[in-house]
Amino acid sequence: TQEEQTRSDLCFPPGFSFGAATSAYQIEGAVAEDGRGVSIWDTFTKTPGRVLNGHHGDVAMDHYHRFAEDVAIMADLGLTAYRFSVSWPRIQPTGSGAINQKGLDFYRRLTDELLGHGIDPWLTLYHWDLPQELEDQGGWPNRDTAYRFADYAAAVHEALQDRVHTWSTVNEPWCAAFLGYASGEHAPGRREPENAIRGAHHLNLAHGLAVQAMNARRVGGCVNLYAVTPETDSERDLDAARRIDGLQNRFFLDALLTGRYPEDVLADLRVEPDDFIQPGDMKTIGAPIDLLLVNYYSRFTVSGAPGGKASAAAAPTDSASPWVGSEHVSFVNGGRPVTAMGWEIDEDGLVEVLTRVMRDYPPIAMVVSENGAAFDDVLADGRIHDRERRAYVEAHLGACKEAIEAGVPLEGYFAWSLMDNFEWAWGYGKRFGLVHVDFDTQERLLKDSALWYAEIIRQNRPHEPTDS
Ligand code: PNW
Repeated sequence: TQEEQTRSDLCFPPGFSFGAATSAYQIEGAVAEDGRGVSIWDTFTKTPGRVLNGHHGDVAMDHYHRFAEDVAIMADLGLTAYRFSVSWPRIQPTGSGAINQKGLDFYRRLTDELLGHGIDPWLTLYHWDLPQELEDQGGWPNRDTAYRFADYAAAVHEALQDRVHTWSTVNEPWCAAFLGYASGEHAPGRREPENAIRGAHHLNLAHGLAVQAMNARRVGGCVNLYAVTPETDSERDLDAARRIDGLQNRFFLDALLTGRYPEDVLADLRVEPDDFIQPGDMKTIGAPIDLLLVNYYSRFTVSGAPGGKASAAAAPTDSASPWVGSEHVSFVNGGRPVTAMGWEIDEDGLVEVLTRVMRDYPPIAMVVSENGAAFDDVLADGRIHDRERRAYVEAHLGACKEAIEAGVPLEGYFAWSLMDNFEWAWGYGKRFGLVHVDFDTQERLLKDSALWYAEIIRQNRPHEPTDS
């Protein structure tokens, strides 16, 4: 059938990881169980007007209780790796001090289950659920948060290093800093542009300190990269593209991979480097890592003409610009089809960002650690024929292959997301899963995109020659 048609040309080098990704707050639920503390997302979701329809993650996908069923689904799909995040307030309910063993126990059970099914656990330490107590002490704009993070990282690493071989620190520091502290679209919902910049620096510092504190065998940093195009060749559109590329991509890539911030971006931000960047920070941030985790979704087309859209997709709730220092930049229609998020689909942008990192930075192994699309799924005859999502994944896997052929040391692909989940400011209003979840019954159902992905993975298994 159409939806099960595979592409025999989507073959990848031996050892390439085929995974799917999730994050703790988006799927776990069980927010008050086994000693878990309160995170900024608990507080934010309970504040009226912050999340569409007042949705929250109290139950979410109930993964905390259903993880064994979920791992069995991953095994059915043939996933070779699974990227998940650890909830900091499960491990340290107030963000510092004594370790809550029951919190660690959950991740011991999860990783044992994964290993028992031959699935490699990829652990992310921070996917945005900061302990509320640390936010009350200033959150990421407070330098101390970075030191608390390093302590937490060391504790998790010590407890799980026998089970987990690939570690990553902070998921998408751009989002955590600028959606959390500038636009206010994400928790903690502050609109304090200067503090967003401090937050970004301290998130980078937290990454570097954690890398040093863990001394893990294999550790990476994660960034969300976008392809950026100026609308025209006019000077002001070129400047707009330089600014957005600068803050979204280069600010984090330069820091993690070269231990420097780009001068032009510091100038856009109007930051005097010694305002809060202390001696030694950049060396810490640039501490050697083994791989770069790249989350990729879309391309931005930007214009320097004022009066346009202030970001690529309208936020569902009242929010300000996340583009500190470049608030005049407009995001314009690039003329491509969009997902249910309003994000333009452009797989060539993925080839572009991966080859760009290869070209412009010191050699580093990469993985696509998130890639996927929200669409309005329709249940028909007990199935979900999500052809658009399948086409999206297919096109982006094709882009991965193209990047590899161009010489990019790309070691894996993780679909976002394994299953439908709590999509932040959009609550349960957007579905990104390969696996459908009935939000009332918690029943899981493989969408056609999942069946297709499983077939691609099967074709790539070394001991099972393909029949094409
Ligand atoms: C990423 N933006 O989030 C996250 O890592 C996931 O947790 C999330 O579910 C997924 O992508 C889909 O949204 C982003 O507005 C959220 O630019 C918002 C933006 C980018 C990434």
